[in-house]
Amino acid sequence: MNTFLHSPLYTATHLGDLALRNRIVMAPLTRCRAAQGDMPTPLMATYYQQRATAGLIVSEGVQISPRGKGYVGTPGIYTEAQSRAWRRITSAVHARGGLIVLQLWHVGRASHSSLQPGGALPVAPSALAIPGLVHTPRGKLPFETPHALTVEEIDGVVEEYRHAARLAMDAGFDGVEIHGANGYLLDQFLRDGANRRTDAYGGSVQNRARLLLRVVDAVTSVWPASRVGVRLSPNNPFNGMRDSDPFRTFSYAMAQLDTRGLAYLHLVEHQAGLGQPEAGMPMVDVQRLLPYWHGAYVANDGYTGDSAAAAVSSGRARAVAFGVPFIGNPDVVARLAEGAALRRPDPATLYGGGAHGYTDYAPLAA
Ligand code: 8OZ
Repeated sequence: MNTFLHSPLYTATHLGDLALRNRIVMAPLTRCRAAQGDMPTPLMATYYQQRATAGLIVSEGVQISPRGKGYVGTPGIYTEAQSRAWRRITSAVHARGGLIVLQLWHVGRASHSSLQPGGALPVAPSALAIPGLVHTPRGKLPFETPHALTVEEIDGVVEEYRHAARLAMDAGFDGVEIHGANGYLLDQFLRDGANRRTDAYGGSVQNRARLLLRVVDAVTSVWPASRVGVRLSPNNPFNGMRDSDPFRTFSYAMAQLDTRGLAYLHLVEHQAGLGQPEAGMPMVDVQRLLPYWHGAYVANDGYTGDSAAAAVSSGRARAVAFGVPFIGNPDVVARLAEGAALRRPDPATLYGGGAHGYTDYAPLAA
């Protein structure tokens, strides 16, 4: 039986100017295999090339500056040397006919002074620490109370995004995705649980969305908007996040993004997410938010081949992003087409290390 020809997942489509061969997107996945100096490596080129049959690859989160780093081994896009090293990766994906966008990332308060230049405190909208522990080079330690960015420092962060966007273009990426999700810097500004500012960046939802929108505008001063996507996660409590009214916050943010002509919006819907919401955390039904966005929608989080096909054929989503399945299965596309089982990845090799548990998951025999 070959369901391949009949599944809506195997029809070509566009996300803005990105022309996808199929509707299966590889979601961004932090794997922590970069080298000294936050440098992408040849092993990473092998890993991404193995996964190039995805309709689109979204790279792992890539810090736009040294201060944007929150984990050992994540790669950067703030030096020309990093940009040149990424070129090897984009070429490897393109050689197999794939598409790859770079995910622009700043972790904000989700870091530790031991990972920061000069041992400085991590930065955030407000001096509010994430509850719990952070992985550091010295083991697990409590999150620190971050430094609240000044307005001048916020201007500098926007310029870092612009610079990183340019380096991503030099590196041969097909576009960029702005990481506005999962409790990192842009999400920290957006949701009121992490943002207690009283200036132009805090208080009203208009003010809390200001940094996200300034970053979108800076990035689209470098790239055509039709090659820029944004990822948000209205319901994800990861990194100590909450919002008192996620419908209001995210319907506003999405309506504003809707005016920018972007390639796509990518939501972590949080049907099954990275953490358990705290009791009483306000949640929003993503179905209520989607009317605020009229562009291409990439759905994510816990989809199966069947539920993804249903989301595409109903018109609810233009494409569906799969994360964890791409770790243990470089050929998710072929496996879903054939109804083959998806291998579960080994949790011990998710983050850090070398080729084992990274590039040694074999595809189905030809
Ligand atoms: C898992 C571990 C480390 C980082 C995200 C970039 O949640 C991440 C991440 C996920 O977006």
